[in-house]
Amino acid sequence: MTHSPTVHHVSANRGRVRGAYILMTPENLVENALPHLEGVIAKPLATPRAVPACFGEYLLEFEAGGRSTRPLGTGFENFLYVLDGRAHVEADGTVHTLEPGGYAFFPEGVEFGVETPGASRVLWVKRRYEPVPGVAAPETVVGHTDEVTHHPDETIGGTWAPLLPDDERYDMAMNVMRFDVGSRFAMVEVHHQEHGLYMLEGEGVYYLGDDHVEVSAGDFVYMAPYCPQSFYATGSTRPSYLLYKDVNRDGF
Ligand code: UGY
Ligand code: MN
Repeated sequence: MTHSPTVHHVSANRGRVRGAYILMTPENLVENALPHLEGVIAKPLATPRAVPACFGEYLLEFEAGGRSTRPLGTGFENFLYVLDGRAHVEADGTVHTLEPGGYAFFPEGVEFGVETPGASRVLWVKRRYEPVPGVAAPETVVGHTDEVTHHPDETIGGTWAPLLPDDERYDMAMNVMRFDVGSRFAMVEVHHQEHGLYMLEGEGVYYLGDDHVEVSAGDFVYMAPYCPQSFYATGSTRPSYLLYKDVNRDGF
């Protein structure tokens, strides 16, 4: 009979991947321009140039009156989230006015326009939709972070709030995660999905791959598939972040 001795690992986590994340602080971000955006400084956070990212995420800094000059988002599904200021977002002939915490998702095939009466900062996430035979296409979603359910989750020591419907039509999730001061993940996650994480509030320490890095409001973290990850909430105020995750697909 094979003898299986009890194993006592010295390390709390043994999962490993090297080079699996990128941390960009506000001081790292370089100003860019993007076509058909007038009066807007674009700061790319993630693009497919960060191998193996399959999505794009951009911080758009609008000056007063900044706007798109033709419909955007062709060939992609798109998500907009207002960080501050106010944005008028138009799609399919309807104008949605988004305040901070407000967001809009447009499925592939729905182009959008955006303009801001005053200075405003908007996050833009885009990716190619992955259709599956027999699964219906997703629909436009417009909402506000304060109007969605924030579910308690003891594995993260806080709450998570899905901004998009949690069903298989959607191949991307955008979740707002909030943490009690002093809380921590109950586990180190290792999963096949990738993340784009934008720190909205507060500060903490992120365990990424083999490192512990300090993060605070305004930071962006790209986590590649299988990047070991865990969060510790530090500081004196509640940290929160907006998290992109690819979901409901098998990874092929
Ligand atoms: O849903 C998630 O994968 C989430 N718990 N990950 C994270 O916050 N790093
Ligand atoms: Mn995760």
